[in-house]
Amino acid sequence: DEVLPGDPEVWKTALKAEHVDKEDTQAVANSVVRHVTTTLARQAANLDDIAAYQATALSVKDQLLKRWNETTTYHTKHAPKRVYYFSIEWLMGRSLDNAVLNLDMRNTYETATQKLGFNFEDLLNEERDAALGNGGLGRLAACYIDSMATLNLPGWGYGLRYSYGIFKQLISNTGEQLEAPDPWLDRENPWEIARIDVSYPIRFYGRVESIPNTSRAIWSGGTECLAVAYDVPVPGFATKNTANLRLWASRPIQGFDLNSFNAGNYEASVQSSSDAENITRVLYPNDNMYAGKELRLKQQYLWCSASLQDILRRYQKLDLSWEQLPDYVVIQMNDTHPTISIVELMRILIDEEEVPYDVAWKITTKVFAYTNHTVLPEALEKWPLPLFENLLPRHLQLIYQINLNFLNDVAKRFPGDMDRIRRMSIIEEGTPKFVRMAHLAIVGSFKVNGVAELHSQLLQSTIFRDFVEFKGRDSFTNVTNGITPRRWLLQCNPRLAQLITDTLGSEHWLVHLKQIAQLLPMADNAQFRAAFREIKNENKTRLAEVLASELNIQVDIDSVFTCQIKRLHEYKRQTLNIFGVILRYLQIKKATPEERKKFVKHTAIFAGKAAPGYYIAKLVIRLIVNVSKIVNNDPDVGHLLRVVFIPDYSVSVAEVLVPAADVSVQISTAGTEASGTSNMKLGLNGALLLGTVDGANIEIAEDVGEENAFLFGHLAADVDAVRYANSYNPTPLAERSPELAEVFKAIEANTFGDGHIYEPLLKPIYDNDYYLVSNDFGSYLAAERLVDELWRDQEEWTKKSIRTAFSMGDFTSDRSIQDYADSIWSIEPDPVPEN
Ligand code: B1N
Repeated sequence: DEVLPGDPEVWKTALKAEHVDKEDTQAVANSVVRHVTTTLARQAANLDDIAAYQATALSVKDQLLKRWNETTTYHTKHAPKRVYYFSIEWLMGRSLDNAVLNLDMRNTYETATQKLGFNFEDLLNEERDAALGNGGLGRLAACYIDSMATLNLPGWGYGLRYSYGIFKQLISNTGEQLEAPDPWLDRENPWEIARIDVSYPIRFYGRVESIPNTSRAIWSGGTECLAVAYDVPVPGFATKNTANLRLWASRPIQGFDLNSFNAGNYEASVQSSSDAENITRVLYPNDNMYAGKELRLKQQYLWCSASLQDILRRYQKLDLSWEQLPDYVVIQMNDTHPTISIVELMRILIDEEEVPYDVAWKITTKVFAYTNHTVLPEALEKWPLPLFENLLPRHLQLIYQINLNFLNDVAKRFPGDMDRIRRMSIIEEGTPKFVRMAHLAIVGSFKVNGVAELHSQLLQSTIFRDFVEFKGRDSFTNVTNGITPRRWLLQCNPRLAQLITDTLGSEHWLVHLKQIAQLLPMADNAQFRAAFREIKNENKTRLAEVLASELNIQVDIDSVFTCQIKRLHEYKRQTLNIFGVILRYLQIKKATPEERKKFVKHTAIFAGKAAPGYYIAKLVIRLIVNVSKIVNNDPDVGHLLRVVFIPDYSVSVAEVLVPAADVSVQISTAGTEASGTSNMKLGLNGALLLGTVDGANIEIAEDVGEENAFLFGHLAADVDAVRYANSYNPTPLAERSPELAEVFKAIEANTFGDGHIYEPLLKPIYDNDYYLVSNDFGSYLAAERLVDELWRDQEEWTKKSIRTAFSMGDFTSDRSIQDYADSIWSIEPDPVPEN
């Protein structure tokens, strides 16, 4: 019923000719070849894997775009309430395999490319990861948009199109992390569409003139640039619904400054244009660490302002009043990084749309919701006020007004409680003053959530306690994180997925993950256990081959593969793991040949990046690498122990590691890891949890049964007291942990190269041990002994592994997104009709 321009018959025939049947191998081959010869202008005769991958990807994108168009057209007409997920990081990884699986065209593409002379697996490996994120927070956004599309929820993602994603990690001969740029767009990105027609002006700096007798002001001067949209279609699984991820790139408003050019100053004339391009040049490589750089605030503002202008332009086409905006738009803020959008919406409504201040505030506070991802003080964003005022002068004025009204309300509720007002203020007093973004986010949102039960409780009882008392319990909630089972099981572990599908008799579990619980009784079926173990061993073999060919390390697939794969951070305690490995090494060295036969074989696998400026985290990498060099080459050790540090961890590396793990190492100091999501990926693929009572580990252990997991360590409630004792009355290390003292002695005796290098790592543990490494080491070793004991009984191990995998039904991002939709967003599925 669309009105077509020109001859509708010609249009209809042309549109029909574009249709490709899911099973039509020849039609798929035609479409790939068309891209080879036209888009890429290549000859069939000398086609390499790179070009064949690109043509295949472009052909798949054609399919996605048709669905994307249908979804967009349908939603434009139907105008449902939509959710906009604002995330400064999107760690999407590769797209080709995921797209053909979601389109249900994997076989067709595999066969078609094979008939064209290519191996589909090889083509998949040509793709570069879209690595526009650091770790869990960015990957969570990627899992969430996959679930939004799959659940047919009307939703878009908004983010930044960094020219350079997270750095490539190289490891030097001495074990040091080196960083190289990630020029992921060098080969062109077949998964995006540049929307040069969708762009918005963005202002920085300048001056503000108040308009007398109004709350309005005119913000002018300063510099301007453009935000240009790039769209990435995100297909849902087994649905036509296709979400959109809109990423902004900064561009100069004019190519160059004509005044300088005419004055004969060529360099100055292009300077402002390169300044503009620099804004979205690179992703900040910090995870759980706030840096406070002006360029980062520019990134945040460009992204938020462009996204809001885009959303409001769409809304204005509906021709409704501003008061109705919250019935059509909800914005979920992924951490505080997009908090400036609260103020930007106020500015647009007040200054540009002439909405009265109080009305604007009422509207704004019904649109935004805020997810907190960390309680670590060093990660909380607070901008130095002078920097903020210089870059965004009008926004600071509005923040003052918001703060004044807010503190007035607090004073009314708690008369005379000046300390409370100081604690809750959006502005932190001092020299300089700071703008506290978390406070602004809470004040401007109708709902605040944490990302696991313990984390949400801690938020409410510690850093946000005053706000709970003021706004009421109902403004705070929990939504436990989740992961998409499409990428993290179907795609990365196809044989286990097939076993599940065959045993259940359908593929429904992929969108109703709870159903895998029906397979729990299979833990007691010896034949099923054999099949399950066979798959794990095949995945371990695949990993072993990669380790042999890429790192020249031989591992024994009969050893326990323990995996700690995540960003390097002191609170995540990779230290505990590597110190445990060192102790094991020392014990092997001391043992007689007869005693050595009793050791359980271990392969300790580490992967992860350290922030380039995080000295201690980099030192931990250095220790791991240098330990691996000694251990892996010591003839006394034989097959008993291997230590592997896999460089340049990424989503696609995780897709190989996760299915091969026997043990999921999740050992953060209790109360520090907000949720964790690698615990979910590893658990779903059958790795047993070796973890502290922290983050989502708690809910995982509850669901899989504590008897099927290895929990250890101090509890969150006790951490403060132990910390206090460690720093105010430190006992000698040997008293806190004799085993750890032995390990430190070995490091200091140059067992793994010059021991002095590691002094900055060891000394804080001797002195005040903020992260309780020494206090938890004993119970960590006890948990490892239980791991070893269980490994000796492979049937029992497999039972627990099966129980773990099939108890993970709650940790799908489909469940998380359903929670958000029901309890925060109030939005409904609105599937595109299947014609
Ligand atoms: O977010 C993940 C959680 O599973 C992890 O436990 C949590 O550590 C992680 C500033 C962060 N929290 N905070 C960040 C990332 C980048 C940045 O610039 C903070 N990442 C987390 C998903 O909920």
